[in-house]
Amino acid sequence: MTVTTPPDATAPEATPDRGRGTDIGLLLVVILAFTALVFSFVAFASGDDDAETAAGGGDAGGAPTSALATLTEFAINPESLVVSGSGVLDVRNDGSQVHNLVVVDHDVRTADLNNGESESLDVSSLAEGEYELICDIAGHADAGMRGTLVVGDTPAAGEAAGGGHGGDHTEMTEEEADALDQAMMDTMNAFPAETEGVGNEPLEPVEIMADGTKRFELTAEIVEWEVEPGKMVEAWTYNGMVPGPYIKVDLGDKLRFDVTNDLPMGTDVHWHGIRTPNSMDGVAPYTQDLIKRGETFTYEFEAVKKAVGIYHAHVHGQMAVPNGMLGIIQIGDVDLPRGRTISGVEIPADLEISQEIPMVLNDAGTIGLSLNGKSFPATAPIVAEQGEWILVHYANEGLQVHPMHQHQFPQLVVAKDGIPLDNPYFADTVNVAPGERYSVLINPDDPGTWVWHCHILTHVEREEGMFGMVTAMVVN
Ligand SMILES: [Cu+2]
Repeated sequence: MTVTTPPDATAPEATPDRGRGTDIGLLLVVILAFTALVFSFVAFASGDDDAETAAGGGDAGGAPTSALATLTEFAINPESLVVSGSGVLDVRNDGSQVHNLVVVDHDVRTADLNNGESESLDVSSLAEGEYELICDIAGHADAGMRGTLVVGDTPAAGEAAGGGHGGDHTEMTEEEADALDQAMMDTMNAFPAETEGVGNEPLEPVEIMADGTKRFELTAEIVEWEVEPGKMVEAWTYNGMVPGPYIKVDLGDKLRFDVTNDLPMGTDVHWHGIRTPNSMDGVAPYTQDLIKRGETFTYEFEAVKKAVGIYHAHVHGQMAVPNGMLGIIQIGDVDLPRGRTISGVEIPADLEISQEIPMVLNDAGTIGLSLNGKSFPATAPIVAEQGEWILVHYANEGLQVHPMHQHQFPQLVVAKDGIPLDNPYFADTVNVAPGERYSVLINPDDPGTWVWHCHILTHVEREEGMFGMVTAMVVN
């Protein structure tokens, strides 16, 4: 087994910030130093370096003695691997997160690999046959990191080598091709599909207190969530929905959120993009104690600045947020460029918004590739009358960038992260990175069904058909 560490994975000569960042700076140094220690230990513990192999080498007609598998967010590439009984898998992490490669039900696995690291995995302990591969970092297999491994010169070997996404389909029979065509048409014709549960339900205050404070209640809890027709997942939620309730309040409101934790572990709530006192920023243990299971914590702050924010768990965020602990919190209305001319288009001075739609993007965890907690064909279409003006707030709570493409109607980007732009601009594709919000105006002026989707094509299609980050604007 050989583990190679990228040259930059050494302890940095970090200098702690002076002032209020000192604690965080020190913590980072400790974490980085510890990480470097782990790297060097792993490298030391795996001193056997005679497994260096030429990628893809193999006898003509037999299974190759080695095969290269790369790990990315969130795929094992290629999905189908073939290697001879005495062979090795060269596994390399080309992703930005930590990944590993595990042969399911067998004691054959790589270490957890950081970006740029690789390991030669000896598969000689496996008998000839077909095996399931996953990355077993929490949530990654569900997000798509699955594959198959064929060991030995089995009849399945040739078949497996040609299959998978982006595989060579020239050997496909007409029947197989027709089946793939049909699957694609069937999934598209199923849109919009009914599923249980709707996210983004407006959150009303449970009471207006004596001093005018609006008091809201949020409960963090795990529920069964139908992410696509018939596919139930364990969602981590606020008030049992994904995304969590849509919180829209007025500028100047006094707000109180009683957050009860019914999760199996601790939580907190960070108000991303909202101005709050430091003690309300929701970062345990720096600004508050962890909300332990069964406990309630109260957040109180005034809505002092207009915002299109998101709220989500901060602690265990890499798991809790993709699993569903995310929602939109908006203060006031986004200022629009009424009466201005942008790229030759006159924006009406009396423009009224007919529909204001949050669109939360996600790509990982139990929820996976989705718009507003649903995967196509369970995503909700946006139904519009010709000529109306629709305001959409994209919010990316996933782990990857998503270029959101609306067919036919250019999107007028009016605000970034809730901050109105001095120079709004039109784009047919708006790239939304994790944590970002873009507010876009759309003026559908042409009847028809116009699809609207992430343009990373593996986020919207798989061989079984269309899925994931697709919806449509239906213009009457
Ligand atoms: Cu995408």
